[in-house]
Amino acid sequence: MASPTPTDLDDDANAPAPTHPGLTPPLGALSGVIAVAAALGVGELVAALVSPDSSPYFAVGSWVVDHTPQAVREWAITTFGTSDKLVLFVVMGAVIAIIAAGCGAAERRRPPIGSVIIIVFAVLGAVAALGRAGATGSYMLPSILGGAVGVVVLRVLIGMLDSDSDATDSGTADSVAAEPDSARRAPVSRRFLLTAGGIAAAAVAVGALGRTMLAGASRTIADRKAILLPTPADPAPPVPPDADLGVPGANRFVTDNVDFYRIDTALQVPHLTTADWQLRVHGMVDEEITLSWDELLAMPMTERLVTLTCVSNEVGGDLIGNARWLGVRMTDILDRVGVQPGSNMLLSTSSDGWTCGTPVSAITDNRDALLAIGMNGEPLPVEHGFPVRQVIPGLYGYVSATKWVVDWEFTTFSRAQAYWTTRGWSATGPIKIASRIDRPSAAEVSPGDVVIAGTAWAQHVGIAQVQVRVDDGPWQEATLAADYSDDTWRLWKYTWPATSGTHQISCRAIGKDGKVQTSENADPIPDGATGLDSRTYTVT
Ligand SMILES: Nc1nc2c(c(=O)[nH]1)N[C@H]1C(S)=C(S)[C@@H](COP(=O)(O)O)O[C@H]1N2
Ligand SMILES: [Mo]
Repeated sequence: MASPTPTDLDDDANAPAPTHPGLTPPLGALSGVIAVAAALGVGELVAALVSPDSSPYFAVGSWVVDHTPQAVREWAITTFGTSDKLVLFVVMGAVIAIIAAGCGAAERRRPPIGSVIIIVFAVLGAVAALGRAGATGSYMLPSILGGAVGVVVLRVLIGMLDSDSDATDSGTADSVAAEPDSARRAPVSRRFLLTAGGIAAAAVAVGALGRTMLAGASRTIADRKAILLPTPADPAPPVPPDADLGVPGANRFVTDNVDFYRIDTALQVPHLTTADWQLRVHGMVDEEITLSWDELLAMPMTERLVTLTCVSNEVGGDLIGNARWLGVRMTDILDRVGVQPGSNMLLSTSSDGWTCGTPVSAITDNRDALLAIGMNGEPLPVEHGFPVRQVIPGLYGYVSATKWVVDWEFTTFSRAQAYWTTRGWSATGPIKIASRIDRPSAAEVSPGDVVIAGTAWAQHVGIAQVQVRVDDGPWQEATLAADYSDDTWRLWKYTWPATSGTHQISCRAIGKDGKVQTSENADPIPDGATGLDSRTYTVT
């Protein structure tokens, strides 16, 4: 009977499994495991770049540890002892592998269930990472990128399996008797196996790289946490309350570490420890020395507030910050090694090979050039140079502020060139006088008194005056905040009786040397931007 009615028997007869016994190894499940391995590998690598605490695997692991009932925890500790964490990770790995296999099998049979499960776990990883102490939005990146890679890998592998079985099915009618199954399927399966194997190997490599980087990062973090900063022999003068303006939305006199601008060429932040760290001092010196962390800490400590600025700062830009630095006066080290009279440049090098050329005179002329270990009462944040960096008042960062500094060579400007000098920037970089409008930030204001607030700086010269101009009117005196020191910025405010219409507000600073900030516009390259900051406000 040639009934077209499908029956259970017909279905079975068409299903590949019974027709080709042995050809249905759990390739879907394998695809799932490889996809999730790729997701975890990418997650670890991205976490190494973002923060060790953002690793989805460890964030979820920590969440499990934090939420394990006390009884289970005690049982685990008594049973496994100090291996309890290892056991946790092995168990987590096994659970993940089982879920991953399920994802793959599900994706093959009923797409996109497997992809959806991966996305759900990526979201869980992101939430767990966000729950870690000090987490920022970037902590979601490892989970998001890992999850995305996992879904793509799963789709690619399952897609290959599907096209493999299509090819098998279409070949069935005419060639099933002519060729043995293995010969017919082999080339297609090889393509799948090569891809799957390649992705699996890449996942392991990427994950291992991430782990290696994370291990270094967490060693540095633990080392940094254990540091107790010494008390300065020469503390910074206290900051008077009126160094701030008390105007809502105004810049703050001291910049918090988390808000401090960061500029460097390091794609990956160098992870040194105090034990690794040493400073080799050589070149045109009477005696070469190598300073260790302990030797540095044994020297008298000076504390100063210094405003750091980047030469790349545009007019009105925010590549500037003011912090309380703790460190050893660089001159003390110069005295120890005896710099030879012919040397006019200190060529400093960071652990990642970045170089910086500083005039020796800017270290010996009695300004507070510091080899700093502390920033606002904490050990240097890793991204701001842990464990040791330079801070020199009055010079742009690219010629003064070497982070992760490990090498000092005394040489001459005619003999040596530093990183940015070979790229078109000036060999010397004294900071140019500048001023900036910080508030109101909105472009629309109401008529009546509007408080304009801003910041002015001329490090190592000092700010004597700030003036404000409305449209093309006369320059008017702004009110200055307390004058803390010539090496720090100075905040200012000006009350503007705003009238309807569109108005342009400009500001300019005058240094203690009498120099007036120029209105002439210059680009940051080669030695710092000039021009006046101005804002347009619509008064309605
Ligand atoms: N090792 C190293 N140190 C560096 C840099 C760098 O690229 N590498 N950039 C410099 C520049 S251009 C500036 S402006 C300051 C910025 O310091 P901060 O990131 O702590 O604000 O660091 C300086 N120190
Ligand atoms: Mo800079």
